[in-house]
Amino acid sequence: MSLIPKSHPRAKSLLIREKLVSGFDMGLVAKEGLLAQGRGEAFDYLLGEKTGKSAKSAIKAAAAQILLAKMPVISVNGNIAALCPKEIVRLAKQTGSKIEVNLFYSNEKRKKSIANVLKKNGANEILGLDSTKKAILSGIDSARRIVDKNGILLADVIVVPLEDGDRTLALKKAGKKVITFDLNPLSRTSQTANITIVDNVTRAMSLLIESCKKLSKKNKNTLERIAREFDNKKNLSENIIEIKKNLTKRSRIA
Ligand code: PTJ
Repeated sequence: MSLIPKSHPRAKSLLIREKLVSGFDMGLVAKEGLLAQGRGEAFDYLLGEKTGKSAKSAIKAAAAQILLAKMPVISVNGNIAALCPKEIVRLAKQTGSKIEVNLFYSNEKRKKSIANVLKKNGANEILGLDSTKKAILSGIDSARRIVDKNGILLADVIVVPLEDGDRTLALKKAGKKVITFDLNPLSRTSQTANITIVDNVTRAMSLLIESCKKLSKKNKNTLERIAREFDNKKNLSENIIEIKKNLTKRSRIA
């Protein structure tokens, strides 16, 4: 039972923290994932803990890009598995995406626990578990280089939520389009992805699913135009302006 009073002014944010801690207790999240949550919380605070205009445009572009993909894959780490297991499965079903477990702090037991949670939430097939299907993605130093030869290796569009590292650049060099969720607009992943959704994944995932549902009725030309017109660098700058405006407003109140 949660100890957080519903009336607490930051109840939503504290409940997200609780979800991650219980994901850690269930063996889904790495210890370091708790620190990653703290980094995210700091940026969410600066954003005013709400989905901004620039995040909404990134979500629309991401939906178009996923719908245009021949083989989209959602890459799952411990943090996203703890925060959004239901939404990962819903997004995969809505868009025909595959789901692959890919960890920075690689650990077979944790991989299995993550796969079990996804299965409990309705996933049929989970890639990244079968050691006979391993392939290596070049240009990555960490365990994230180990991918599934029927998943990330073949994918044309990959969703890589909640990570800061060298994988996005390596995926792009391999000719793939990368979509990320990251509250930090300055992280390496944010700066190198094709589409960065600067928002808390717990808010943005459902919005992305809704957007995919809506855009699935549009034709290919419209989707291509939405994806083509999106400029990630420009969107990240707009996001930083939103943060600055928010800070100015708050410091006036203080
Ligand atoms: O489960 P593993 O072994 O793969 O490890 C996962 C972590 C998250 C530890 C690892 O992949 C990692 O890269 O952690 P970092 O370097 O701290 O990067 C995490 C990024 O996610 C940071 O830029 C945070 O700002 C961001 N972040 C954290 N929580 C959220 C978030 N972005 C959106 N929504 C969140 N809830």
